[in-house]
Formats: sequence, structure tokens, C-alpha cells
Amino acid sequence: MPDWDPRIAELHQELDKHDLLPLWTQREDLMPTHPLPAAVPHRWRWADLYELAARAGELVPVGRGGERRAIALANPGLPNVPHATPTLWAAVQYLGFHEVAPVHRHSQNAFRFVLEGDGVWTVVDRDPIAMRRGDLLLTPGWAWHGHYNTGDAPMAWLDGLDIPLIGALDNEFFQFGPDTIGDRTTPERSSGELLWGHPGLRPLSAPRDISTSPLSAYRWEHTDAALTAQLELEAAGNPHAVTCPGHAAVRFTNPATGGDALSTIRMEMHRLRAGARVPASRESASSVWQVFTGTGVFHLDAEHVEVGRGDLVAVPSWTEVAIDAMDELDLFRFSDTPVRERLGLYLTDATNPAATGGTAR
Ligand code: 1HN
Repeated sequence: MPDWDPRIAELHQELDKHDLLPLWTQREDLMPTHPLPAAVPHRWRWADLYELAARAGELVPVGRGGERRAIALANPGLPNVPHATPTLWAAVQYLGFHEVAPVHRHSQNAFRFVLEGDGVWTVVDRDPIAMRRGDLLLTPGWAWHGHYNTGDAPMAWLDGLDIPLIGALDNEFFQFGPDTIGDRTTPERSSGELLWGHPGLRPLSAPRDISTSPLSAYRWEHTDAALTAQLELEAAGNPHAVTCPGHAAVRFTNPATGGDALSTIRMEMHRLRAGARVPASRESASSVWQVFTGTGVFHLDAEHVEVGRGDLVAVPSWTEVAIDAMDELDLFRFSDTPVRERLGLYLTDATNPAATGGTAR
């Protein structure tokens, strides 16, 4: 742009006064060649998180108002907001012996993933669901939910929600439930599992259209068995049983539709044999990983980050990710991919020619 004409500077000032901005000075911000996230790749250590959560457990009561003793992972690239990525919230929640997290509901979708411990039941729409190591529990948007600890020890787990996405859309709704949680029953299986937890079998009593998963809990015994089977089949000579050598993976799905278990959050479990590698790739999705067991290294663009049990890693859109397993490595992952797929926005470096320096047409 010619900057020698003083009338252009005047025009820019005048535009500013009228709350207007010209595209010609902004093009690279408005239309970068690929995503340029403000969020950064980052690791949080489980040992730090757990120790701080336990301290909060001694000092900070849980109850009506604050609702949850949850400590959010705040991405250092996104200052002053409790967001792990621009679309995902991740937190460690801590509930002491005999404590209750009161019932409420909100439009945001949520899940819990249990790294260790048991003794807490989460009640979702009056259905009590046991929380145990390795389990994934769902709280779809607008479902009533509260938690109670009936065990003899405190318990901590990972909460994932789509809070930042719902916030960006100005679509937040929240409602308090009754002040008491009712009978603290401790059934082994929730009614969601009793109805829907049988592979390939759909209850005929169920309505036709079920957009969020009616299966409230995905138990570790099933996830573990599915991953074990993939690696056994690979070892028996079937390379198609795994996504790449030594890498078993499953997605948690809605048994009524086969789609993602939550409409806005994709959840997966990965198992790498010792020494296996997930090759480098980029995708236009942001994600958070948690190490369930084992140790490994995440290669995030130029950074190499060592991870061990419970550690969490935020991966912004278009970050190049590769993973090396030092010993057998189990990883839980959640991402905003379903949102992007539904909107026709999901791209990877394998599908987007611009990513490799070509021209997208
Ligand atoms: C919430 O309801 C839970 O139900 C956890 O455990 C974290 C963060 C913000 C708002 C609501 C839960 C939350 C939350």
C-alpha cells in the first residue's frame, strides 16, 4: 500500500473513529496461511496437580455456590482464562471422604476420566454411576448431575468440558438442582449400562433418535480388552488391526448412532507398545492427552516433552505431534474434532495441500 499519501493516514484515523478497520492492513491476521493458535503446547505434571488439589481439599470446602472443587489447566498462551485450548476445558476435581458435589445442570457437555481411585458415584439424571480407575463417564449437556464420595479416601479425576467453545458461542445456560442429593446408593452398574452396555445389542424400548450417548459409563475392562485384542491380532500377523505398527486405538462412541459419545468432544484411548512411535502429523483440531500408564516423549513442533503417569498435555490446532513410547504407554485423549467435522472444517496435513506448501484450490 502506498504510505506516502497523507490522506491514507487520515482515512485510517477516520475509519478508527467510526469503529471500522480496513482489511488491507489486517490481511495476515484475518487470513493466515494456516492456523496460528495463541494457545501453546504445554505439559502439566500429575504430581503437582494432585498435590495442589489435595491442599485445596484441606482448605476449600465444596458445596452450593462454588459447586465443584476443580482446578483448571490454564494454557500459558491464553492468559487469564481457565482454558486448556481455545475450545476445551480440562480440570482435576478432588472430592474428599463423604463429601458431596451438589446437583446442577448446564448446557456445556462434560466427561470424567478416572486415573486412579474409586468410591465416588456420579449421579446423572438420577442414575448413579460408579467411578473407577480407567472408566470414562459422560455428563451430556443439560443432564442433572452431582457426585458423592462413599469410599474411605479422597478421590481425584480428570474433568473435560466444552466450556470455551460454548462461551465463544454465547450459549451458556446453568441451573441449580435440589440442595440434597437424595439416597446415596452405590449400584455396581448404572441403568444406562444395564440397557446399553452389551456389544451390538440395541434395546428395542429405546427411542429412535438419540443424539448423545445413552451409555453413561465406558468401563476400563472393555477399553483394555479392545486395545489388548488389537495388539494381539497385530502380533498374530494382521497389520490392519492397528492404526500403525504397535499402536492400538479406540474411540468412545454413542452405541445408538456410532457417532462420537458427546456431540462436541471426541474421546479416545491409545496404547503403544514399548518402543512404538506415533508418526508426526498436524490436524486442525485442538486436544488434550493424559497418560494413563507408562512413560514416553511427546514431540510438539520443536519441543520434546517427557511424560509419565497422569501427566497432561495440551496440543493446539496445527501443532506437529509425534509420540514415542518408552515402555508400554496408555494414553487418554480428548479433542474438539466432532465440531470441526460437522462444520466441514477438519483438516490434516495429509488432506490439506496448503500444509505442505502446495496451493489449495
Ligand atoms: C462442572 O459441573 C463439573 O459437574 C466439573 O463435576 C467442572 C467446570 C465449570 C463448570 C461446571 C462437574 C466444571 C463444572
